[in-house]
Amino acid sequence: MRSDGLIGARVSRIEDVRLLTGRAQFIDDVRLPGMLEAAILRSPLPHARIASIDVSRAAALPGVYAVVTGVDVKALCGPQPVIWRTIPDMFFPETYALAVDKVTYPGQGIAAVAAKDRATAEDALELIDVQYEELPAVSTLEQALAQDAPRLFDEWPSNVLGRMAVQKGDADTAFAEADVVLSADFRFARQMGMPLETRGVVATWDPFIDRLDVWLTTQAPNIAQASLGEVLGLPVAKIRVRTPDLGGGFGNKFDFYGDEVVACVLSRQSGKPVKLIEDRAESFVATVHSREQKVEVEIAARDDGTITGMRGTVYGVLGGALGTAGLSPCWVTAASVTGPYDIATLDMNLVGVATNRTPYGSFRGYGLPKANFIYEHMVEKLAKHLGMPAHDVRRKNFIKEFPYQSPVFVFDSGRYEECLDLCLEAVHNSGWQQIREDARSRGVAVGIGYSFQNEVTGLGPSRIQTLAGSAHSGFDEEVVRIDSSGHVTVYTGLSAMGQGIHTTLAQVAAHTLGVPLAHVTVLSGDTDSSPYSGYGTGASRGAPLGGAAVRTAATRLKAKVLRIAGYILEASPDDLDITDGIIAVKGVPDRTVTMAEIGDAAYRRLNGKLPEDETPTLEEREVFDPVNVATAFGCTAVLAEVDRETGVVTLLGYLIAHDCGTVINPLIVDGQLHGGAAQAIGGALYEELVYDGDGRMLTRTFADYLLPSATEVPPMTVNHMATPADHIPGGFKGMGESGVIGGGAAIVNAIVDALPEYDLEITSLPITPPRLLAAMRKATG
Ligand code: MCN
Repeated sequence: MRSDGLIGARVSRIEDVRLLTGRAQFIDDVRLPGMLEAAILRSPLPHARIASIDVSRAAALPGVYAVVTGVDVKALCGPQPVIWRTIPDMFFPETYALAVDKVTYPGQGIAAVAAKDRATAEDALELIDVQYEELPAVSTLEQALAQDAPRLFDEWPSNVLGRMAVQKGDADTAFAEADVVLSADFRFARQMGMPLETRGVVATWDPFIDRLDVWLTTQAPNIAQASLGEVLGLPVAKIRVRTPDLGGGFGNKFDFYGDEVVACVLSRQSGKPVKLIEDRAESFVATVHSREQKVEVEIAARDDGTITGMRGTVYGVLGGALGTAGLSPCWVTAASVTGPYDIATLDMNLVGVATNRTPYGSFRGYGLPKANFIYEHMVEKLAKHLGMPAHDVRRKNFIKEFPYQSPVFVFDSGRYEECLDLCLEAVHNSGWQQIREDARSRGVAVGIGYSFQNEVTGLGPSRIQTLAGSAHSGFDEEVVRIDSSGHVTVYTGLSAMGQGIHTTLAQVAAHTLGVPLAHVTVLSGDTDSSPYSGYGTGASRGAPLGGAAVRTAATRLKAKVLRIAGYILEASPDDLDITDGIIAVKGVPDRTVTMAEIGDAAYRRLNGKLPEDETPTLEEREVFDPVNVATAFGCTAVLAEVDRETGVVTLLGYLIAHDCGTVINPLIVDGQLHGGAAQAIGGALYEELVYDGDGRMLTRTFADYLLPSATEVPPMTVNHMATPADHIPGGFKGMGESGVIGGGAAIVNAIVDALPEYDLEITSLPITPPRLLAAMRKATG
């Protein structure tokens, strides 16, 4: 593969050799001399006062080195940070890494032990005597909002943590003048990203130099470093955060948890390195949950299918403490509820409600899958009401002129009709209509469903981050260096968690500089040596921010390489080309100098080879803070079969037409879309975190929380278009979350299409077989 064709090439991932040959180093592989292992005692109760904790028997167990409680933590540490303060005057309950005097969700940490090994630490947990005074639990949204609801936080008048409105234009007038007003109520179950590797931390507090060395499963090393500094009262320079290979993140590892603070405190108390790894059962209650919302929506429309207004309320069913994401995923739902449609007015209320459940946090797609489900449901509903084809309603309402000011964001570019056409063409070419007709003639229920999405990626401009209440900026910094042997190293602060960012950053660097891919190494995962990644890995920002910054840095570096080469070859830099690491005079292919010779000239034998006005070394650093987000878009089509007897849905086909601007690596982008779609399938059909009537979590194994596997995920086809983002060097838009956004609506629309005789309206996810059968029974009275 020639170096100048690397952007856009289907290059195999350079990460995979290590991953597939068992050479990756995950958090549990980190073993330090003298290291202890820790375990956390977690509350079995959803809501209780802690009357007393006696840790003396645990502390006396042989092999135990340190025991801490919430009281100890509070004496040493500040409260846990909330990074997203979306509603400035929202109530922010003060919580610590371990509960101090009250627990507000099952799974909340109460005490922790560091011992010679995990088994001893777990034995010690059983010796801790906690006296609880159980309080009535508020487990559901309805319980939390009831007039006489018990309050989670005594100092607050209700369980409502905050309210805000997202508005555009005059919605009241739009509704007053509408020909049609339609409404729907949506319920989205609790779900969570489910990386195969759970969270973990290995902390070493060096008492002699008062320095903290932390290995952490984090997507956002700089945020973790700053948060540890804030909580532990240390300057960031005293904290090193290293990220091992991550066995998936999916947003869960973006959040900053109390566990990392606990490991640091235990290390400080014991004077030894401490490892704390969450086990799977803990993960179900101690890692952030997401998605759970109730949304009431109305649309106003004209008889010709033009949607003129949207209004309603998003209730974020939050947990018993605020995660670092606060309420922001629900804010994203409210802010994005008009999607790709040019709807002139919006009046959405956002209400954050506390319940005795696990804190709410990040999960791939953030609030966008819910927003997509809502607007695509309402489009289909309006089409049905007016007797119009749903795609006509889509086309009528699509945003057609860009840049477009949505209620919150400016959408930079889009070609929505073309993308819809691309999807429809793919469906046609796949013969789905015929398959559906054939199935129907045999009495088999098969349907085709669609969903069109747009999505803000590349968070973010720091200006927008600040406006939206984030305590962390949105820029990204990348460093590109050519060493004395002519090899290239890209230093990035972004976390590699499976999305292939090492490969794609290497592609951008190699393409821009004109060197072979094999001559580029990407290093990440150490705050002592990595550049500042700002917001870290999240919000599909690796390509639009990191990729763009690498491109700009590499472009400047290339200019320096050409100046040095011109000096050596006695030619003008404008007359030179670099291909595959060889710099040649255009039209004179034998007058060349290699990148290795340039490296030598810049670092070692400077004399006579480096122009006098050039500084030695070859390194460029770029800080990129874009002026705007980058808006990707796509259309998903699903072919599904429904078993009328059992309610089981089988997906027969899955097509995605997608545009994320300039694609760096189509192989990776396709894989990202496939993986995201698998999560959309889980979210639509299977996944639900269930609490019983007393607020206890019931789903704590993969036998209860069903994830789709290879047998549930159908073959997928992706078709690309490319509308580059003008304001992003390279034109890259993000897409790491795209696959998860549109799947839910497309699957449900396919189910509805498969069962026309029932005229179903499905507004709750997941639509499990019992729920689908109940909906079918209800429809037939
Ligand atoms: N890419 C590309 N061309 C583009 C856009 C993206 O080649 N125009 C490539 C990127 O360079 C990167 C991948 O596609 O290798 C995703 O890019 P991007 O959209 O920039 O997203 P990030 O790199 O910021 O990755 C984060 C995103 C998020 S927010 C979650 S959550 C997520 C995800 O991507 N979690 C993942 N993908 C995941 N994939 C795996 N395997 N595991 C996770 O935990």
